[in-house]
Amino acid sequence: MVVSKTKKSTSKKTTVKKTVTKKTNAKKTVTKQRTKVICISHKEDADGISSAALIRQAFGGDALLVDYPGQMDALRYVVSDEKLKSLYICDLGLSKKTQDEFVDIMTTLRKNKVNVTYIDHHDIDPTVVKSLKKIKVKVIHDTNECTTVQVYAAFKSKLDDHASFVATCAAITDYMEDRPLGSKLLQIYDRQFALISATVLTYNIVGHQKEPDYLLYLVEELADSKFPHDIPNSFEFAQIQVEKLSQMIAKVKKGMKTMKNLGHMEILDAGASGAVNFVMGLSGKDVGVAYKERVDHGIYAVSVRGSKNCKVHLGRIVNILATDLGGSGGGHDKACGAVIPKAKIKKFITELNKKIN
Ligand SMILES: [Mn+2]
Repeated sequence: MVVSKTKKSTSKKTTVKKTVTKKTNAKKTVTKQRTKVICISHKEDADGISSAALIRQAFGGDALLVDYPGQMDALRYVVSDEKLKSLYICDLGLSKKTQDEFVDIMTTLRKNKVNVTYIDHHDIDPTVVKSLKKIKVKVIHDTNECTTVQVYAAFKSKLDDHASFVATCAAITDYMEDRPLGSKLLQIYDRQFALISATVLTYNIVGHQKEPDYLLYLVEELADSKFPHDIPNSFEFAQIQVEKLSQMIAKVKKGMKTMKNLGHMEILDAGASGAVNFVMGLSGKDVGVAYKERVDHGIYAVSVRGSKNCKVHLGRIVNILATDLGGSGGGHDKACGAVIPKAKIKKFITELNKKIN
């Protein structure tokens, strides 16, 4: 399970807090009260990490950071937590493969009187929103603003001034700083300052995907209203990512393949999402696909990007196609992802090429 818990956090502050909570809980075991606040959020980009940070600032509790292959495992894990009082789920889109089980798990949580808030901006089946509202899951969903901006707007009264900067960085990372709320937030700050902060934060997140404790530390630092440049060594970590990316340009030029409507490439030694923009750009096509094998899951993690000229909704096409092939996927019109069974990756690419004609 790709799940990280704050209990193992490197931060001394949290360890101390935890011990105190445990003591009080031990005394209260007779009453079996639900006291825990958990936020499950996307671990791979600044929108997910920043959403978790603002939820932590507003409501406290622990963050559980996951990627798409680990998303449902995390939900199955928290549903059995007898101490869980409130659950926030942020920046994690649903697909045809996952949405039914998601509603089932939410139903169980609601039966157990757990307060659930789902905040997201990925394309969603309207029947899922209906089902969730029916069981009184609080749904905050707008495809036109990034998740952190929606968290900020919904819980502004519980957040400090700095939260608007965290939301601005998330909007930039998700290409959504031109949206109604996102652009208003960006106007508060110097554009260049916001851009470098968002980029440094993003490269720190990307460079630490295999270090769950560091990602939780980032959540805590952002929740404590730290700027990305105030996080120790953040620019040095960003520098490492910049160098890796510049090497990626050369690798993509060499290894990228093209079909009529798309460019594609298997990535071996980096994340697919870091390479996909280069694959699209350097292929000269309007759609780029980068895919990386996840040996532990027997799947490929796939990233798809469309240029401004791409007129189809890639998230919807990928959702259907991935489900047909026994995987899952979805997202936005010009940026989405999928989990594809290892043996079906070639079929996925050839079928996608046909469908975006
Ligand atoms: Mn997002």
